[in-house]
Amino acid sequence: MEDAIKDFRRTVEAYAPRLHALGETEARRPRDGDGWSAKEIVGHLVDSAANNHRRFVLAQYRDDLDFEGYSQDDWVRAQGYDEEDWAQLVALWRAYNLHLAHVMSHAPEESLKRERAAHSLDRIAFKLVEAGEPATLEYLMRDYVDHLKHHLAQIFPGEADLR
Ligand code: NI
Repeated sequence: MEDAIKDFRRTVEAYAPRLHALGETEARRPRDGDGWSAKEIVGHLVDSAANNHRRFVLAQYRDDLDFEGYSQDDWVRAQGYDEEDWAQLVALWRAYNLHLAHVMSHAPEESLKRERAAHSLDRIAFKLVEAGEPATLEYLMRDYVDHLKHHLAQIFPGEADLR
């Protein structure tokens, strides 16, 4: 897990300046026709951070990983990310994720590795876990980072460190 957290921190520190360098106009441009703009993608990643922040904490004080999902398009639409200052949004994304790396590094090994029979990762995970299979908090955390990289790769296609 230590290596995964190091890689997560490195990814955030490497891509925050690259995101910032896109600038306002490019960050607002919708991708692939009706796809999200970079602002909306980074906004979606802030939403993912907020939703997973509480999961990462709550999971340490209960036996299950049975968490609610969230309606991602509603969250993006409601917050008007395209109207938000790009530098501020990137700074929020960077700081929130560095905090989550800190949270991950403080989770006790027992909480990370404990197998949870009851979970909703067959519905809410990025890479789904079958309902009959046990899931772990460590898996949920790694899955969070995979999801972040997936969306960064939409903005920076073909980068080897996002695969
Ligand atoms: Ni997503």
